Formats: sequence, C-alpha cells, structure tokens
Amino acid sequence: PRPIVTFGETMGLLSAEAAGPLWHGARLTATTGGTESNAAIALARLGVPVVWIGRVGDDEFGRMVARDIRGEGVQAHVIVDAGARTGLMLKLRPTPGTQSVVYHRTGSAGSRLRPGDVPAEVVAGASVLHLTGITAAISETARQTLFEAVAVAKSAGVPISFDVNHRSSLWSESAASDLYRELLPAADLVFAGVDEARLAIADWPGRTALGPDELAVALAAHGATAVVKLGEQGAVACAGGELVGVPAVPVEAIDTVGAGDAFVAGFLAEWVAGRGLIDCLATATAAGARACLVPGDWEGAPRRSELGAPLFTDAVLR
Ligand code: KDG
Repeated sequence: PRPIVTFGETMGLLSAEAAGPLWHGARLTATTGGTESNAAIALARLGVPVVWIGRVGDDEFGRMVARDIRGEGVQAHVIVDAGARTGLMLKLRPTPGTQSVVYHRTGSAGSRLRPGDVPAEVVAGASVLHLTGITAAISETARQTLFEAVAVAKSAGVPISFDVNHRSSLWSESAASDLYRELLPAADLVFAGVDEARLAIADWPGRTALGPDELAVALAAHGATAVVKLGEQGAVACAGGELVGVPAVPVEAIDTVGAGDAFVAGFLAEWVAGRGLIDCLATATAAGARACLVPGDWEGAPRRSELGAPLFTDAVLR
C-alpha cells in the first residue's frame, strides 16, 4: 500500500522531572517530539506505512530524532543540516498537574526545511499528504514547502489532511487565521479544536458563538471531512451531511502533549482504509487517551493490538 506522507520539524525535548521552577539544578529528561513525527510514529504503530521528512542538526539531538523516528518503523528521510542546530522544546511543570511548553527553535535546522527537501514523487505516491499549521509558522521556506506539496498532491489526486495545530507562541492570530483560511479549501480532511476551528473559519457569520457540531459543519462546508477535537469531551466529525460525535475514553492523564497527534493518527489509520466516521472516531479517541497515560509526546501511542486493551494496571493484573 502507498504510505501516508508527512513532513515538519522534530525537536529535542527536555522535560522537567519534578514540578517547580527550573533554576537551582532541576533534573531534565531528554527525548524528542514534533507534531508530524508524533503522528507518523502513532500511524506506524497502528500498522500504516508512513514517510516523514525533516531536517535536523549534525548534533546529539539530531541523531536522537533520527533514531527515534526510524526505530519506530517510520520511513524517515532525515536531512542532516550542518548549518544549524536541532531545535529544542522544554516541557515544564510549573505546579503539580500543570504543564507549559517553551521553544528554543528560532533558526533551527528543522525550520530550514525547504521545497527541494520534499520530493514531488514522494508526495505524488502518497495515500494521504498529512500537514499541520506548525510547519507554516516556523519559517518562510517551510511554509513554501507546505504550499508546494499541496500543489503536487492536488495535481496527483492525493488527498490532503490538515491539522490546524495552532501555536500562539509561534505567530500572530491574524497571520495564522489567514493561512488556515487559505489552506482549508485544499484540505480533504481537517482537524481542529474549538478555538482553532473558529480561527480557521474567520469569515463565517457568528463564528464565536458556534458550538462543536456547528463548527464541524462549517469546516466541512467545502466538501471536506471535518473533525473537531474536544479533549476530555470527545470529538465530533462531519462529512457529506453526516454528523457524529463520540465521548472521550476517560483516563487519568499524566502528559497530554502529543495526545492530539495520536488522535489524528487513529482517525487517519481508519480513514485511509475507507472506514466510516464512527470507526475513525473510535480509534482516534482510544489512541488519544492512551497517549496521555505515559510521559512523552509519542511514547504512549498504542499499537493496534493495544487499542481495545484495558487502560488501568489493576484491570490488567486481575
Ligand atoms: O502536538 C505536540 C507537539 O506540540 C509537540 O510534539 C512539539 O511539534 C511540536 C510543536 O511544534 O509544538
């Protein structure tokens, strides 16, 4: 089968081991994370062939990124860029139970992604081209790469999946909203949270008063399948006049960063196989829930055999 193709920036990820400020010698755990590679790893674990393309620096974190993505069975085209360092992300725990994310990525190797890095034949041979808004936010050349890939996919008849994935620390709401509105008509599958959906349909009358169902309908208005992610409230999806919703799988979340990527991968894994909206949402919510159970952006993404398995240790031990 043809692979799902995605590209973007994956960073070194330094996570605080304990709650509180970082100064005075706090301990950090070094792993990796990036929205597209998180989704790619989750897809590979679900048995879907997937290609990830991106740049890393010629440094320890770059090697870690390449090893993690390849080691998880993703076909990784890792371009080593000796002219810049691999970007970093800090995951802090200001207080017990809260998380915050800080980037050190301006000018990073990953943000130097440019159109020649993503071969047209790879995009044209994809089952789906999966993109996120983060790639448009990190640099002008990354944004060009995204638009070139969209053009290639369109002319080759490859469906485009777009996860809005708004990051307010990377760009302004107005720049982001312009981009989302430009990309939306090209997308065959769209993922957004409630606030992201409102940004992506900025021309829609009364958009700030719309609830999840109406937002899904609005996002699907040009013929796409639209999915509104509601976190602990589950998700709704709309396609071809059908509107369905599912509750979330309840979990005691340890780390919610990356759960949205596992959710997207779960949905894509079923969508690419031609399954209906309910099946897509069921796998999406199960995968998203599992991803929250362990620290790390992608480490908790489930294998297919784990999807229906009990989520709590006492249930497993019994
Ligand atoms: O979705 C999780 C991502 O936010 C994280 O892995 C890092 O790609 C990332 C980003 O740019 O925030």
